[in-house]
Amino acid sequence: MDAVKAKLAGQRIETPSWAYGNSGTRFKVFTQPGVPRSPEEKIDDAAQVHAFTGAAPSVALHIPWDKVDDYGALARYARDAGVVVGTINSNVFQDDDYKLGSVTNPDPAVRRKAVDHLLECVDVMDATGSRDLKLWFSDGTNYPGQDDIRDRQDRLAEALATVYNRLTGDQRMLLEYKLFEPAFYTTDVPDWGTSYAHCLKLGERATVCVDTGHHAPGTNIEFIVAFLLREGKLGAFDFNSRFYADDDLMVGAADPFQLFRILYEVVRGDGLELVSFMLDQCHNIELKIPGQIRSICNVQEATAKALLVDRAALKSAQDSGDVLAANDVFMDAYNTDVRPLLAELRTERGLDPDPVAAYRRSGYQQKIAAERVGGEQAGWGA
Ligand code: AOS
Ligand code: ZN
Ligand code: ZN
Repeated sequence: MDAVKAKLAGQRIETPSWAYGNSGTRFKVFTQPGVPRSPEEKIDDAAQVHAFTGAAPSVALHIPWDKVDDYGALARYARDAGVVVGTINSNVFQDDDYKLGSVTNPDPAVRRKAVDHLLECVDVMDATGSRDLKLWFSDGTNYPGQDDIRDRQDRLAEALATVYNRLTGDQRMLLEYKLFEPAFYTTDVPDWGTSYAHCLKLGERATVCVDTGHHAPGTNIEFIVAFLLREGKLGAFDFNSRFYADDDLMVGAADPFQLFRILYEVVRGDGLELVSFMLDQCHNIELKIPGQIRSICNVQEATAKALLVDRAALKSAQDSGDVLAANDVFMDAYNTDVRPLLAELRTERGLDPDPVAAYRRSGYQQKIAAERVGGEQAGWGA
């Protein structure tokens, strides 16, 4: 149990700056009182999540949603607030020029503009000390014949190589895939295989980012996780949960069993310390800070259950071909109520055993609602 607790205590989950701003769907962005008006205020909110969970010591930025003049100063601001700046997320999807794609656009001038932005993101990483650059491309086509699928792969490879060659020190590139949306016919990085193939060619600094909401319904995500970890190519998760498409709901809300199965493969592949755990969620109708705290608790619960799987008993059942016994071992861990264990761990670490309740009692929500007038949309309205 001490080993399980030590692993849980070491787990770090990054929160995204855009989770703290107003968000919604293409039908309506709902505003909430007290949402941040600046990158600094988003960092303040992320620091609250860390203060109550002890598990979220970094916050991901999004460029240009979190644009400031001095990123070194922003990183110092974060450190003073009790967190650090984590992954830098690029944005080559919110500009009229990118209608036909960014790095895969048929127009070389548009491609250049997109690559320049990605290189600028690496400059930001140099200033903040961030290790990871996360790339998600909305690039793709809507109609058969609209553009040449293979040429677009060539353009993508060229852009990725240019950015990859700009990385220094311990900097890494995370390439995220997504089945569809906003492109509806082809997407240029639609699945883990495409991302993996590009990362393999690029080199060891390039790894795949698995956003749990980016698959076709019924996809076995834990298989993808097992495969990528085995190949040393799983860099990060964007955690969220979904019922239909890229819903960006709180991780573990829709399917906690799937989250457990994914985290079991992480534990099985010794990935707990290797892989970056990030949340990529929007809280459209629920409060944002407690929404993030709840999500972190959900990841911790799934991780605790994954760590409780009796690996020796599982192996022996598997080796003897005892299907039911193997499944029993697995389900025993999943059906364990780990909330007392996590509460005990939090108390031992000087935290409140119930982080959401502690946040509610803290008065922070009332304070920001009173002090912050005119909070901003996260940028990601849809
Ligand atoms: C988009 O669907 C992806 O999940 C990206 O990770 C995106 O960059 C993120 O949602 C915020 O930009
Ligand atoms: Zn994502
Ligand atoms: Zn997404």
